[in-house]
Amino acid sequence: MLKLYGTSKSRSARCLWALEELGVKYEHIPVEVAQAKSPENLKRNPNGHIPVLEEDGLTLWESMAINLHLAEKYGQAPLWPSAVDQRAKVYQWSFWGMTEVEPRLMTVLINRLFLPPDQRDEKAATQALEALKAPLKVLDDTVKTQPYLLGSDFTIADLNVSSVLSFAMIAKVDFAAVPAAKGWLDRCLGREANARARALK
Ligand SMILES: N[C@@H](CCC(=O)N[C@@H](CS)C(=O)NCC(=O)O)C(=O)O
Repeated sequence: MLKLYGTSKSRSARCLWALEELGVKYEHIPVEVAQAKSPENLKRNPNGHIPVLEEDGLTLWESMAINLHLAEKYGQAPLWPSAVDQRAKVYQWSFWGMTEVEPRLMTVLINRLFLPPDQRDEKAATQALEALKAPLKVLDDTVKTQPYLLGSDFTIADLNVSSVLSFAMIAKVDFAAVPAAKGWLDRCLGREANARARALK
């Protein structure tokens, strides 16, 4: 049986969401963020991070790799598009979320929430928020004319990117200039499968 290690109060939430969307049977082991560097978890992931997926002798880390693998193995169109060129777009948006958006959001969160107040760097947070404006405009322009990233259907690309952007709520990113992006984000995060994943430990 599939096993997903990692609490839903972490990036593991995006893999739990994918599992819930796909409707596959899995066991959830809610390893806490503070336990990510335990000897047991380091055996699963030498980086000392969660999430980790175990499946019939395969051990996989990196949340996006896990989601792309799960969607490819267990998904059907439209969640996992059947056309190769559409899948190229899934990769494009997923890597975009990880490289153009997530590091900047993390910089905001680290310097506004996670670090003790005397170690926070407000300038770094402000610069990261400024740098987020360009990718958010790209997103906004895309979903102004279509409901989802690839067109009319929700795909694993929407799940991957919106799960990254779910941190934007905690980081208090201002979406006033990008209302279509905000509408898309609410549409994606409002899915029942996401609610089920978030309700897990
Ligand atoms: N790029 C990795 C990042 C994983 C990651 O940093 N996970 C955090 C939790 S959200 C973690 O395990 N932190 C604990 C630690 O680094 O000690 C992914 O997307 O899976």
